[in-house]
Amino acid sequence: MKIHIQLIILFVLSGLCSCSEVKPPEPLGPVPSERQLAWHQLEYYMFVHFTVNTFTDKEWGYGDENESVFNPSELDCRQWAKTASDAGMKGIIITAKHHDGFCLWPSVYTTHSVKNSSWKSGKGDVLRDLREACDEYGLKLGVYLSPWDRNSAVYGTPEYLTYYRNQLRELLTEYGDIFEVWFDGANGGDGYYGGARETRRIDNKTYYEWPVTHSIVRELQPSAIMFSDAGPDIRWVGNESGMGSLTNWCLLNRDEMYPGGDFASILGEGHEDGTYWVPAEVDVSIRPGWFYHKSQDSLVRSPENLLELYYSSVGRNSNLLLNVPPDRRGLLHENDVESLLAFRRLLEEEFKYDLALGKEASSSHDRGKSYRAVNAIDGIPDTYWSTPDNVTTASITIDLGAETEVNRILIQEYIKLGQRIKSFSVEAYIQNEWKHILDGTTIGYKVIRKFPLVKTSLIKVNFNDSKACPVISNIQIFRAPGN
Ligand code: FUL
Repeated sequence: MKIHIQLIILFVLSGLCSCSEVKPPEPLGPVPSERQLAWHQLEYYMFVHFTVNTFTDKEWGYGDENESVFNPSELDCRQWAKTASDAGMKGIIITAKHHDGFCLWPSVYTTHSVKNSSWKSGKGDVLRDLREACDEYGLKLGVYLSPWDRNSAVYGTPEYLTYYRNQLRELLTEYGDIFEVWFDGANGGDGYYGGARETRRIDNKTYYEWPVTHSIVRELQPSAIMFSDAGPDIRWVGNESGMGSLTNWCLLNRDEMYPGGDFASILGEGHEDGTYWVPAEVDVSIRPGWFYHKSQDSLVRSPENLLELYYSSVGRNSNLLLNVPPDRRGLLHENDVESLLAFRRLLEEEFKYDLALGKEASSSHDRGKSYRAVNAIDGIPDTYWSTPDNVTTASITIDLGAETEVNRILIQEYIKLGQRIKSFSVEAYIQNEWKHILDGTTIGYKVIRKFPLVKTSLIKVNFNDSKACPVISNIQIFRAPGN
């Protein structure tokens, strides 16, 4: 009998224990794939625009260039990779083929490539050199393969699709792991087209049969992310000026869209109720042009300007793809390198000490002991603060421990469970009162916001509206130089 009672007590106790183990929130709506999660973490990488245009001083080559014009005198991909690495970038995406159709690798499918150029007597391969340089510097490699090809005689016919896909296969099988494939949406119409010199129009919606091409990428490089105006994995931000949108959903109704369509005004914000996870990438050049032009040597963005770009891209839930075009030597120009390295130093100063790390935090609500407020300031990406399921308005207060000057805040949602926050605000406790210091809308993977310098020991973040219970993995607070 005694044994029976003990067993019953044990049974009841174990039941109680499992009840107090609160379940994590259910994932909400579309969530990122593993490859998208890995991409979010890259944040900042280099774009390299390099082709015959570098030597003809153009932005869009017509496709009739004599291959011999491509002749960099000191091409050194290691210098690009070293610069990217020193600048804090995580990878390089190169225009393997731009609209002129000239291939930077010796494709077997065309004569319009490095193999007929003067460079290294036609024995060179920029993709091979860049692969080796990226490996040496621990960088990822991505490729841009322009769908529009002003050189190809068969552009506009079904045969071109075979040609395009064959080239894609070469790039995806001969140059190691590719982290991103960039499909741009431009289609200007006129071109050389094997000597026809005419205008060819295609229907962006149907001509390229994108799903077939996408399946080749999935087959050959399952970890690669595909970019275009309309995904499938990541989307254009809708402008080339470096501006992410303050309201920025990682969600998109991508079935309604296609590359080259008229969607620029939608792409910044995405769709609040979008049916796929398709986050934004901000592509922008360090110079006015995408390709190198000597006349633009004095127009390189300053380190301060690059810092602003960082806030308007990475700080707005987007990745930053910054173009740095090699010159006719085949080197990144001294002015660009200097600016990039100085920008890296600015960035380090800006986010030198996380003043919230390891401090105290409390919240208006929490979901239980595994979901306390302190999880948002522990520096561990996989722990998070969350509230009970029915709570969609809640706040978290961080105690900095002493009166501290602060002027920047960084917030991240735990996006593995979806993007939730629709509106937030930040307050600081100053002279016995809560003072409002900023308003925001969406968060997503990351937002970083500036606010005028305040001296306070308490910062409160209010999540005013959320699609479901907030799930916040990280809040950091900084005192950046200046006000
Ligand atoms: C656009 C192209 O037309 C530009 O030349 C550049 O490559 C830019 C990144 O994408 O679609």
